Amino acid sequence: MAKSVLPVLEKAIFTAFFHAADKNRDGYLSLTELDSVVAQLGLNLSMAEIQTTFTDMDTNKDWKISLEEFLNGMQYLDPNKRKAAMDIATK
Ligand SMILES: [Ca+2]
Ligand SMILES: [Ca+2]
Repeated sequence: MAKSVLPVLEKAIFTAFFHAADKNRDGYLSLTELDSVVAQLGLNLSMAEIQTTFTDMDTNKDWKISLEEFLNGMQYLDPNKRKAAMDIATK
């Protein structure tokens, strides 16, 4: 299992965000749920980019994003975008 190298604070915030985004409470993010997270984080991605992000994050290819996959995906996000996302997430 790959270890996330996100700073502890960011990890805590994105973990809270993950749970808030998991509308149906199944412990995973669907493509639709990821879409609304991205919109809330103000990342401004097109549907094609969201689909790419989703498939990139979904490392075990089960068509859902686990918390671990989400946090791993976040650490590859552009630092400026992550900072902007953090600002929104902590508002
Ligand atoms: Ca879900
Ligand atoms: Ca997955």
